[in-house]
Amino acid sequence: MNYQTLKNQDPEIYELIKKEEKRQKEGLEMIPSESYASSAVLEAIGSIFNDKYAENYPGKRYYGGCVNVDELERLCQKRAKKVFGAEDYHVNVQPYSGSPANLAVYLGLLEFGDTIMAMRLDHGGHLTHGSPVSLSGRAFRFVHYGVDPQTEQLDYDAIAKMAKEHKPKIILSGFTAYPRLIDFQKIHEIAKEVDAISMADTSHISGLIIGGVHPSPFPFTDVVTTTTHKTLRGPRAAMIFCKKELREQIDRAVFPGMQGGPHEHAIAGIAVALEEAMAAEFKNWAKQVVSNAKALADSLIENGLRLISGGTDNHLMLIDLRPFGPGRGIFIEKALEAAGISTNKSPIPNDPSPPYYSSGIRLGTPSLTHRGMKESDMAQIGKWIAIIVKEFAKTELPGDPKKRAASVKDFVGRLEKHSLVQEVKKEVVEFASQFTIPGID
Ligand code: DSN
Repeated sequence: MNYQTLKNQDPEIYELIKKEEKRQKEGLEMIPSESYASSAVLEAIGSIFNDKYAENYPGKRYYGGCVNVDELERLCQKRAKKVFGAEDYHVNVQPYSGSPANLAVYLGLLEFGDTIMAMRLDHGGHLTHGSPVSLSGRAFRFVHYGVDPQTEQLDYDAIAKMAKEHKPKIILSGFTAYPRLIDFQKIHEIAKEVDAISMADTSHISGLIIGGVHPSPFPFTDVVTTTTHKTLRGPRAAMIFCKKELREQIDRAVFPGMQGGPHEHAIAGIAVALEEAMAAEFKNWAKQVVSNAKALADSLIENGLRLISGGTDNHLMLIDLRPFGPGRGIFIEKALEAAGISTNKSPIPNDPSPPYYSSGIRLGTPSLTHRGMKESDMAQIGKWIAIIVKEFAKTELPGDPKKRAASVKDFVGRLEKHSLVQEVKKEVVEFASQFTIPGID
């Protein structure tokens, strides 16, 4: 993209875009929910479909002039079903993003106050999986399962026991911070035993499912949601797949229940990303994402760090900072950022600290893999991360919550002159600058 019109018309925004391109090009984007959309996806979401209103669904819109958006939306649905092998499902491609998609499922299939079983937030669940600060947790009754305290992995017997005890209407699986594979078939069987709807939020792993490196929730799970901008490498949006008998409830919940006019430009971008995901290149990328994650996990462990569950089977991993002391995630996130490495602090199972001052670091390999990095690169990146973690993980968080923000600000202020950080940053910039970024270069 050359942004020539924008450069002339609005240089302030143009400069911010250029600064962000430089930051990403010279750094290592390791937030596992991020990836790069291709130039074709970016062109589709920047198209004239941005300007069209099309409330409701193909063939029954509340606006005229929908002949092309109708064709677009139907094509997107066709591609979505094909790429996931979900021909027997209905798919709604209108959700603006993952949170409204999950909320639309609850709204469509349940009454307020009904019970849903889902993973705890601090064990890897999402805000919309029943956090009390989310509408999900306020409108519905959630009961939460967690990981086994020893293995730090799902315990399906415990989930089955809980399901029998609570008789939820929905059993939800699929997580934002879980480094292992999910047995969707088992979750579905547990749901059927208690007459519950099985639901999988595959936002993080939908690209891995297409790539055949993660088990698929199709063709048995009743409802499957996914964002389209994570390992699917598309625009910021989402989709809901459901068994055909649930179609009307799901469609009515998305529109008019939750949303107004669909973002047809985003739907155009999803359609492009889905076509790209059918190519062999995409499947090879997904395999490499997982191989790179394993190589990175090995490197972090060899360099003395503890990972939750001892490693990873997917695209992400969680560094456990508790051996250094509680609440250190924010310092490590900031120090890594100062060294050119973007990650995020994350709650981990049995974290003694609150989410903003959590004791984990979540990181992953989708973006780096898309830039062409391989296992040997992960070994080096693991070393840089371990250097920074070991240098700063002993930084203590003040016990007094009122003093915490100032302590973090002071810490960040010192990073610019910290020689070790600057040394690592120099090496990171030199290394990262050799790799192109899809959609930019
Ligand atoms: N915020 C996303 C993530 O980072 O995992 C989930 O929606």
